[in-house]
Amino acid sequence: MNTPTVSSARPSPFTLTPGATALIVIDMQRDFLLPGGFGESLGNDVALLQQVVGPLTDLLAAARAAGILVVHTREGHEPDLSDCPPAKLARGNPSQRIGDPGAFGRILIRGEYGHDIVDELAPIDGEVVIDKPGKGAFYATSLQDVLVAEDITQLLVTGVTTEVCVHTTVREANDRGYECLVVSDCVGSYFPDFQKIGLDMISAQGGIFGWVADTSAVIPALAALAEFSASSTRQAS
Ligand code: C5J
Repeated sequence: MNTPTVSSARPSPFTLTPGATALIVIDMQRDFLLPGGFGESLGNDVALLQQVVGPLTDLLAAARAAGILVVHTREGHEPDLSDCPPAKLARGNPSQRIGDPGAFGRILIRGEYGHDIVDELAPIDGEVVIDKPGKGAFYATSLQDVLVAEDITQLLVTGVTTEVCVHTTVREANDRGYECLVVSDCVGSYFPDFQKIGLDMISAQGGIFGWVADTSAVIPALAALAEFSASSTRQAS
């Protein structure tokens, strides 16, 4: 049987632990990804984020086949903005702020079309959706409780944007003791320089925040994990 090891991960091979690995999909929301949406209105090239959707669709399928926990996050706020710090609200372009009307509803407001996840990556039954008011997925959310309840110690981290919500989440997770593998072609930035540096910063200094590998290495390890789970189930029955 193949071992569920991502041999080419940097800075060192990363072995998926059966029953302890989750996939986290960060903020793959229409407001950030769709042409005409909030992200594009800020002058960003959304094609750079959209190129993540294909590889992430494949990774999500592999994670579902392996039966691992899948967690999706959405950055956003209550309609009355009570959970949006004034300093966050005041930031950015004054004509396009959180809560203002946008092409896909009020920008980054829960329940609006733009706040939800793009169709290709829509959560399915049994997957966890975490609404977060901050950049990190642990701040002011139930994520830690969910992961502890499921005995998760390793996170495959994907989503957008690499240097903002992905990085913040990986740093929060690393401080909480999780081993994070960032899947390089499943994270995206509006800024190519930040994408490269953001990934380098994860694996530098012996993996100061975690590991980095792409889907060509991670998907076979998930397939091996699926095989392992299937054979454990056969032996138990
Ligand atoms: C940003 C995010 N970039 N999901 N949010 O504001 O990274």
